[in-house]
Amino acid sequence: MTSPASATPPEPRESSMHPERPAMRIDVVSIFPEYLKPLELSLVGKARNKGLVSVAVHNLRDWTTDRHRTVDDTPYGGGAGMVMKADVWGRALDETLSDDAHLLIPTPAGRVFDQRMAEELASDPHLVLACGRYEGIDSRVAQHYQNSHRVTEFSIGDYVLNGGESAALVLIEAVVRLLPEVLGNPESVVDESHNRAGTLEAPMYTKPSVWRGLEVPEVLASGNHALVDQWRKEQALRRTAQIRPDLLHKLNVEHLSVQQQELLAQLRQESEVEGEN
Ligand code: JD8
Repeated sequence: MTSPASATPPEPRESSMHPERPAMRIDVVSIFPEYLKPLELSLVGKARNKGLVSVAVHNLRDWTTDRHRTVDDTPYGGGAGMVMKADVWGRALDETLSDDAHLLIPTPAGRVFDQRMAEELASDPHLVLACGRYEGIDSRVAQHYQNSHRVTEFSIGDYVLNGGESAALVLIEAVVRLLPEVLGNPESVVDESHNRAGTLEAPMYTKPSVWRGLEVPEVLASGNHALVDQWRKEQALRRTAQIRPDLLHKLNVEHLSVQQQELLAQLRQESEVEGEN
């Protein structure tokens, strides 16, 4: 697989610390490859340097055949804007997709990306992200590759962006941080929002203990870990009810404490009463 000139060479596919599981490979194709520069920074940058994941970014125009490097054309049936050409995407994806690759296409019309989807993708060996621009990619591209590969059209939320690159950045960060050894302390994913229980996380504090007249809740300085844990669990649930009542009905109650389950019943009742008013 010889990616054309401008591709950022992928890191060698080290066998990650888990010899039985080679490092995940991620390829991103875009007409703005520089938009993916943030993948060289921070958590993903470090994971690449440690060989825990290999990431390559490709310029779609490297697969054009005309001197204007054309990637778009007018929409059949008329209408505003331009559509990205299937033949150019076909050449790019034929070269980038390995046999066991999962083709991911960001689109406002896709399955909404969430933590559960991130966890599903974290066990894939190879992800290929096709970032569209203009009005989007000719719909036959997704249709064609469904015959040979897993194809998922996804959206990062109900608002309109100008292209798929920022969605690719969101998905890659959410997936790579779930890969083995990427997070220094894998325990930290347990308490964070959208954790196993599905609640939002509890409020958090650090020094100074008083700031502009605002104090840190006393229980957190008590040293009583059981009490602190119970307080955090309760706060997490109350926050979820206040900020994301839609999540209250999607929680994994088996991951809630007994106190949380009792409080959840009360909060659901209150949200139903509020819903009726
Ligand atoms: C891919 C082209 C722009 C979209 C005409 C504006 C994701 N959550 C999301 N919102 N928007 C996108 C997204 C937008 C994209 C492309 C993803 C490719 N556009 C188009 C249709 C209306 N322009 C997205 N994930």
